[in-house]
Amino acid sequence: MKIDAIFLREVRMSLVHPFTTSFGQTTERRVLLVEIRAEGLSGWGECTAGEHPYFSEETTDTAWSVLLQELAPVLASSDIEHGGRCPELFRRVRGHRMAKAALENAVWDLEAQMQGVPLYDLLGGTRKVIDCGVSIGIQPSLSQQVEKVGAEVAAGYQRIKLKCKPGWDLNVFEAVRKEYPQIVLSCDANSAYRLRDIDHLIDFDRFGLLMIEQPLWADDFYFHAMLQKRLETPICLDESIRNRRDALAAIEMGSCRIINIKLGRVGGFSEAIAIHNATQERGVPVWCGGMLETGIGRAHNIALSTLENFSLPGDVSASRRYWSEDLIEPEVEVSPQGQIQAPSGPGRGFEVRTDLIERLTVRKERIRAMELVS
Ligand code: OSB
Ligand code: MG
Repeated sequence: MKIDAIFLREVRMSLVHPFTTSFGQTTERRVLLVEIRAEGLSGWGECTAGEHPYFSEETTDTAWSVLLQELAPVLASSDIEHGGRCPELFRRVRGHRMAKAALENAVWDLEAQMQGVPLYDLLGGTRKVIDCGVSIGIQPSLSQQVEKVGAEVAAGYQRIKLKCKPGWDLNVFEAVRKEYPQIVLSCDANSAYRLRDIDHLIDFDRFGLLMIEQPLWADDFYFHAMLQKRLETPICLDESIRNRRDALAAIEMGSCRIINIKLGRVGGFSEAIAIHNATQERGVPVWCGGMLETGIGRAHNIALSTLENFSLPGDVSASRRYWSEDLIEPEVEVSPQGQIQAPSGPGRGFEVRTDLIERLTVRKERIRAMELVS
């Protein structure tokens, strides 16, 4: 494909409700979007880096700088035909996987549009409808937490995930289980515990959780394996899994029994598919995580979730849970059965609201091709 231009934009958007995890609260997002124009079409990508380096090392600002100075110029000067070629193109840049994913995913979107097929088809997806769960942030009070769970259960979501941390765990599970003994429930600690908390974590087994997500260090496999040996509840790794090799190491060591795949965290569709295939071969289920995405990232998450081994409900939920106005049309809607229909149009399958994006943009850059120094 002949790339005419690559645009970077930063948009500012307020969340409908603040989102609180063990590492902090988010009220306003600074989202980095990429647009690749080629042959009269536009491919879009969203960088899932946060405003602060709390979930991962990357931030909106580090991704902006690496995209502007390194990745986008390399892509603009390339003769790329497939999204699957991006990893080798970007290999010289170490890390910065969320920045890489934003561009790679936009290339896949473009490629699918050029072929006139839905993105999920190009990825090899087999499901037309995906199962949805929700991630509920830490609430100001127990009663508000239970109320929030009730509202999401009533909306039809198939799995409720509670953010937890020391001091906000057993008491919450107790209160929620009292009202909702039967729902599919999980929790996510975002690395808030240490191995000395092992007896406390073993107590989580009382609540019949589907999984405990990332209880220990973000860069750890060994201590998670020690913990998993003592737990009945499956551990799911999120932060620890950066690529296929990490997934293989975690499975081999017994660090987890479930894996959360996030497009940004693993560097884009190519690596996400590689992890999907490796876990499928080994009988380890996966699900698609979320990073408070706008509709653009959300559309990509929907497409990814159509792959066969995404057999557990993901954190892919309706636009209205996050935004008063989303960046795509139609917005992402979830059925009363807690499902999202994968769109059948070419590429991402949702229109991008460029006028709205223009209004929300606080900075913008156009990248041109460069002379490659080898
Ligand atoms: O750990 O899954 C996580 C949001 C921001 C950073 C990390 C995580 C999350 C979520 C929210 O759990 C998922 C979503 O609804 O987008
Ligand atoms: Mg998580």
